[in-house]
Amino acid sequence: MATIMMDRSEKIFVAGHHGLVGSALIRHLESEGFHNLPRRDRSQLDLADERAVQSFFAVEKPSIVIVAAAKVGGIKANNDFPVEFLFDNLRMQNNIIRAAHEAAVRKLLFLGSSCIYPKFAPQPIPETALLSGPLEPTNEAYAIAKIAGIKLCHAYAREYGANFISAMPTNLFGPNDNFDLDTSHALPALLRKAHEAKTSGAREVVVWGSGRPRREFLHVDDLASACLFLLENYDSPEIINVGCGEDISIRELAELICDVVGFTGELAWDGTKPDGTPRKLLDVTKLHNLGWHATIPLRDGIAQTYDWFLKNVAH
Ligand code: GFB
Repeated sequence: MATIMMDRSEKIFVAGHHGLVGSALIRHLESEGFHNLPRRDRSQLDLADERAVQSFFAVEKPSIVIVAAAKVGGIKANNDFPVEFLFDNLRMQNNIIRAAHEAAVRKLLFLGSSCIYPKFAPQPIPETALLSGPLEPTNEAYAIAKIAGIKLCHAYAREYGANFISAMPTNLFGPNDNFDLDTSHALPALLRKAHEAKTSGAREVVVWGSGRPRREFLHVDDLASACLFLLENYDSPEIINVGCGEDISIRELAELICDVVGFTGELAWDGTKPDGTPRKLLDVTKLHNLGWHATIPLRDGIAQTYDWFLKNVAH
């Protein structure tokens, strides 16, 4: 197992650096002293365009690549747009992974998702649960795309000896998240709803589903720290989970968010919306054994994200 500290001048391309995950990666890498981080916004480089991606890699020749570019969304967006979640993600990740191999990058980190695991996987979910049962229907398209990405990295490792690794983060949140009520994940949606209910003097906040599903939430700054840790300490093509090791019910999450925001009204339940997977808690033994642990407590992470929301979205 490599434990060598990476050279801070190594050229690292973070694909998707405007998103929740990519922006956290850039923040973390810069705070750790990395300064050779080529950036292209969407108007300069369309990651769905195979030729454009190939020529970007041929010109820039990054040494390290992190695949944080993806079409993502909450339960409703995943359920409503399976074509885009499958097709756009396959296209972007195929382009990036192949171009990275052709440009002989030293190492690539592909980011998957905890939704790659079967709907009724054992809890906490070990890495070995991959492809051991049927997927959750609401996010099957996204999960299939991510599984294809994992398998492509694995294939490059097996066939060409590439150092392409894959990490599976649990549900993420933090600055630069999507706060659109139709397409976002539960945590940012509930933050916004609680804030708007408080400021408008509404009596209730509407929460989707039954409130019984359980989810594990990891602050994206913790994920960024785990990614650098894995780049420096993990060289296996076998997938590795990244989480905090604790989950809560959606009801508990809604109550916690209302408390942080200062909304004192009621919760109302919209049973027309799906619950999705009953529980998604990752087994993070493998990551813990390597020596990495999450450090941001959920309440602190939510308070920090609310602060970011107030400064950047609410006004
Ligand atoms: O975060 P979320 O959209 O996605 O929903 P998943 C988690 C749970 O929160 C579900 C409930 O049971 C939702 O019904 N929920 C309650 C809400 N209120 C709300 C709300 O206002 N908005 C939303 N969005 N949910 C996603 C997958 O699944 O997880 C993706 O669809 C991805 O593919 C992501 O893997 C991490 O956790 O169910």
